[in-house]
Amino acid sequence: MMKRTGAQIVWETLVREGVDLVFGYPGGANLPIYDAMLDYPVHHVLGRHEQGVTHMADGYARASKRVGVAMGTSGPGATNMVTGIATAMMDSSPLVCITGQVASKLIGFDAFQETDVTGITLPITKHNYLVKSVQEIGPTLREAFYIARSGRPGPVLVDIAKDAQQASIDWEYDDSPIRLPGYRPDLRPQPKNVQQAAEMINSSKKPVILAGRGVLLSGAMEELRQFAEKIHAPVAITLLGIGVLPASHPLSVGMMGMHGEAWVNNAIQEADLLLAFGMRFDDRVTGNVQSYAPNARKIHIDIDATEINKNVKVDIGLVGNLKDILWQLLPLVEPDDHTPWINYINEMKSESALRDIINLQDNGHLYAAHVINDLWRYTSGNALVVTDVGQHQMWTAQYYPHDRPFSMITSGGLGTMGFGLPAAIGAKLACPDREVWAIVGDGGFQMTQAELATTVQENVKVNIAVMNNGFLGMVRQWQEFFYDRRYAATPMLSPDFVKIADAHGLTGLRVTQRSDVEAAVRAAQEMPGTVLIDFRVEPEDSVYPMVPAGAALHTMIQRPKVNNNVE
Ligand SMILES: Cc1cc2nc3c(=O)[nH]c(=O)nc-3n(C[C@H](O)[C@H](O)[C@H](O)COP(=O)(O)OP(=O)(O)OC[C@H]3O[C@@H](n4cnc5c(N)ncnc54)[C@H](O)[C@@H]3O)c2cc1C
Ligand SMILES: Cc1ncc(C[n+]2csc(CCOP(=O)(O)OP(=O)(O)O)c2C)c(N)n1
Ligand SMILES: [Mg+2]
Repeated sequence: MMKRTGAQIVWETLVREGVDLVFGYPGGANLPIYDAMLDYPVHHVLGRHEQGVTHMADGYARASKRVGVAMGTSGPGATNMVTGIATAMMDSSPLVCITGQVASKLIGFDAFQETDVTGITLPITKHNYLVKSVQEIGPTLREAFYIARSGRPGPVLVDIAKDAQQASIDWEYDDSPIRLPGYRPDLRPQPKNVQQAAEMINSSKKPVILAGRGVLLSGAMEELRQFAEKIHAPVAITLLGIGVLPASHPLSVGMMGMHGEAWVNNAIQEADLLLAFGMRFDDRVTGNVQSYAPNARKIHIDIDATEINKNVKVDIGLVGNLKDILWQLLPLVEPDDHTPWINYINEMKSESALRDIINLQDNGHLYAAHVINDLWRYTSGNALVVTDVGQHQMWTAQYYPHDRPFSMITSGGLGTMGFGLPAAIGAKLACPDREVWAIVGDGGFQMTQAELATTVQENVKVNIAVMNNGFLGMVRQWQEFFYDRRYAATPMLSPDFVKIADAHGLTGLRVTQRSDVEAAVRAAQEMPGTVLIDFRVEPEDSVYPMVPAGAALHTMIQRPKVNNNVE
């Protein structure tokens, strides 16, 4: 036993959990933790706003498959973290967020910078704790890591009163197994249900696999491939599942949902069996659930029992870790080539090509889709791409195909503008050897633009492609389609982004025509620090296809045929 302060216990426990990098921002209520930090082998990244800090930890977690750690002080520090925590919660990203709280005897008296952060974050954390005594710090943090990473991952917040950080006890790290009665992250399906699922699969003529982020979280990419190849079923992916099967794999058909490929949505609507693997039937994926895949029987595999029958009623729900369940299913399913079905989907695909903007010749306009596709080409499809939220996010999903998992990071469930740059910083720190690109909109970038300074202070190179259309483009698109082109509050004036880069001692480049895209991308790749490229793209282009919110999945607004689209 050694005498330790609560603050020292925080760091010793973090180090024992394998943490060597934390993202944070100091203040009065976490000063003891910050003071103790200097004695531990942990690198601290100082962000410019606690929202940015939390997104960095999230980007780090998504890229590294480890738990991300974010820290903030009480009151405004903690409330600034709320958006980052909710973002992580919606996309099942494992975080441990450690906030300082006012001294325990002051709690409840509106003390300086007091806020009830456990109350505020109760619905947006997987679990949270208020720690008022030094004795609780070690065990609570161990539980927090365990809960964050086990089962369906998610953010856990630990709020630690200042006096608990300062008090001392005789302490030793306890590495006994964690037991939490009532918490069952390791459920397994009944063998008879697995058997039934296999029979349903074997009798299907028109199956579609719906692969989601659960495939990544389960590490079931190889099992997914084997399964899909054995039953020869097309694999559609969610936005958050991009990369779970290589986009170039012959069975990979593309993204489903509101901005998914037309042939994918039509195939889902006509399927006789949907196999949902680690995806949660988000409304962006299903459209109107009443008319969703009306002829399909449905099998849902998910680690979280509450997801089964939540959005879409299914015939069989298998609760457990996808990878394990696929291993159980693999020997039970019979090979089938489903050739007529695959051919039919491929025919639909070739019809859609007529409407694909990628097939539009360079006509002097700079289209974001072309820029993103060029970026894919000049990075050989190998970059780790982090997006912000909006049209550019959807174009990235459509025109930057990924052959590797863990290569596309984006805020799907909460759709948090401002996520892109800080999450890219976290991702680059997780994968220093990878080429990282943040693809952001002019609007969202300005929400966390301050984190440019973090890239400089931390010497982190992320390249930034601003798809500058002068609009809050995705909202403008809705106004164009559904509000009679009344552009209320969507035209946006931006600062000169090249000068913004310059003010940080970084390189900024501007591109206004397609022929200049390559040189700018190459320059960004070669320069040592962060490079920002201001792509002045077409102001009023829209993302197609689009399923209007609440409409049936097959009722998509399609791009007019591109031959007629030349202006
Ligand atoms: C502007 C905008 C437009 C969008 N348009 C689209 C669109 O067109 N198409 C689209 O797909 N998305 C779209 N989205 C994203 C959408 O909102 C959802 O975030 C996304 O569809 C969720 O994907 P998911 O279900 O794969 O991932 P998640 O929401 O992360 O769900 C993962 C599921 O996997 C389960 N799971 C986790 N671990 C395991 C495990 N080990 N084993 C088994 N299961 C596990 C979880 O319990 C959860 O149910 C859009 C978002 C924005 C912001
Ligand atoms: C924090 C936040 N506020 C508002 C929105 C609503 N919203 C969704 S997309 C969008 C427009 C984004 O504009 P921009 O960043 O320029 O990207 P673009 O759509 O033009 O590519 C807005 C305002 C949001 N998703 N997040
Ligand atoms: Mg914009």
